[in-house]
Amino acid sequence: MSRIETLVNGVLDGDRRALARLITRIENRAPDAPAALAALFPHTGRAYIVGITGAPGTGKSTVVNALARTLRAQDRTVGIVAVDPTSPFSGGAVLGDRIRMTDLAGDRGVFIRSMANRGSLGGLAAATGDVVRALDAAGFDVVLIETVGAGQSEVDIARTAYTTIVVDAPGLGDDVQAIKAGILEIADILVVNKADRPGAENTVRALRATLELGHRLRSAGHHGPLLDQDDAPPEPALDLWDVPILKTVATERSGLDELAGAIERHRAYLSESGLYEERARQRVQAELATRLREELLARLLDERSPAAVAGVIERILARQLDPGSAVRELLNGT
Ligand SMILES: Nc1nc2c(ncn2[C@@H]2O[C@H](COP(=O)(O)OP(=O)(O)OP(=O)(O)O)[C@@H](O)[C@H]2O)c(=O)[nH]1
Ligand SMILES: [Mg+2]
Repeated sequence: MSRIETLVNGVLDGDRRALARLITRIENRAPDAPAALAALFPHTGRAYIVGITGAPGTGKSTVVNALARTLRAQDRTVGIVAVDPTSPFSGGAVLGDRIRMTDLAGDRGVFIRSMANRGSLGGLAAATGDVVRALDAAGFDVVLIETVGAGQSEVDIARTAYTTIVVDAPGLGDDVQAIKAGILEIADILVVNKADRPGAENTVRALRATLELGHRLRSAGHHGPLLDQDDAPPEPALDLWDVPILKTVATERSGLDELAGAIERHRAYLSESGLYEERARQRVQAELATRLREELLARLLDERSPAAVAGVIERILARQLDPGSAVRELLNGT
């Protein structure tokens, strides 16, 4: 058996060390990672994927931790991917009250992995998608993805989930308001965490007002197809899901049963409405578009010398060449 077959079989057999090794190979873009992912792919599609995003410090990691424990109590296995450099899961910040995040450590039904937010953002999204698939193939019932909803790519990662939870909290600074505005629209479930703090009720009211203001017949295109496709369903199902606003105190694990219940209801809603399949198709379209863009760009830059690219940039700056013509020139290799 080849090394890669051993690794793949290990992952499928639930060997945690093999899974950790594979994920490292995915992150490092090791040459044998694509073959392993291809072999695992037929074993994916069973995990339910939940994204948790929100402004920095709202308690996402604490919510993820508490939600994982709630799901474990329901006898479901949980894979966690934290796309977050400051995450306590990254191991760098296991200090003070963050120490409690590690209390899932001894449980074999939980696997936690953090992804460093470095390198190309598109690359991070692709790598995160692959890591989620590895966890799926390894048999985890639920995969939770935590991202800080601060940048577009992180928001994009969160929305690759079937159910996206946006976490808010009372008493955040003004700078955080802008971050919030951008991510509210991707929420399937809104959580006001730190409900033990003053102002929680105001946060709930403000969120409700925002939801009502933007009360939209959210078309199923909410996850945004990136590749136009002629044979796409002509009539997208209307998204009539009523976004619930739930209060939690994640540090005390309060409100978590309700959150787990809301995820279940959203899951049922997606499959009954037909949106589940529609979104699955949109996710594939979006992922293909992203990967194609990356791959084509990588190939092109592989073929052109850095000097040629630098030369083109100089000529654009000197107004000798317009950017559109520059692209055609680079593509044609002239
Ligand atoms: N009072 C209170 N504090 C909480 C609650 N949940 C989390 N915290 C605290 O809020 C702080 C931030 O929690 P995290 O879970 O690290 O927040 P986060 O959103 O993951 O943070 P980043 O990943 O850095 O964006 C920690 O000190 C938590 O203990 C809560 O329900 N109530
Ligand atoms: Mg965090």
